[in-house]
Amino acid sequence: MGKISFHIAILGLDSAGKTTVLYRLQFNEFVNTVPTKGFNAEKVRVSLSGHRTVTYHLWDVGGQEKLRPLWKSYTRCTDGIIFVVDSVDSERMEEAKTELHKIAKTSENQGVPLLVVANKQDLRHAMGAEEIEKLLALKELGPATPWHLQPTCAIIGDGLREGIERLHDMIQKRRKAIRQQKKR
Ligand SMILES: Nc1nc2c(ncn2[C@@H]2O[C@H](COP(=O)(O)OP(=O)(O)O)[C@@H](O)[C@H]2O)c(=O)[nH]1
Ligand SMILES: [Mg+2]
Repeated sequence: MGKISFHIAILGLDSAGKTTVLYRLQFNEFVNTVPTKGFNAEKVRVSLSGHRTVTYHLWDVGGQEKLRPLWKSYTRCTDGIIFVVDSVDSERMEEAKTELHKIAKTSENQGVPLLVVANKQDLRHAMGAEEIEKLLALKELGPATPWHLQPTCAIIGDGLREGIERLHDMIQKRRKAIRQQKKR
């Protein structure tokens, strides 16, 4: 069981909190980040409920506009995608939506489970899950893409474990479906 490993790409606009999420998962502590120029790649062991331990190869790819064309190469062959949004940044929610839907529509990602992280919930003007779900038009993603929206505060780690559990469940479900399809 402990040998299972998954490849996950962490994407989102710059400054959404991707790198903070990565290091929170890795060290279980807050690491002060600098804007990511290229990408950070880390192997992270996460223990899930039921004494399960899973290894994740996490790719945290810079979110600045000039880096976004690179996302495509990191989402190739991933088991899951974590898309981080800044819940306070209402001005760029539309931009986040555009990027998110672009990723989901790429044919390679058809069916790749998506964990949308509504980060920075600790801030006073953070939008709630319902509003973010609407603004990102998650319901328009289509039946091919399983998704879950998780409110978090990556600084203290609130909600991250829950989100990872949900992503894990979606990945397992998909693997099972693919295995059954092959049998036919
Ligand atoms: N208040 C608050 N700030 C956060 C949270 N997560 C990240 N940040 C801050 O947001 C800024 C950008 O974070 P970073 O991880 O570098 O974003 P990235 O560009 O998406 O990798 C940093 O100053 C983080 O400390 C959060 O949950 N709450
Ligand atoms: Mg970063």
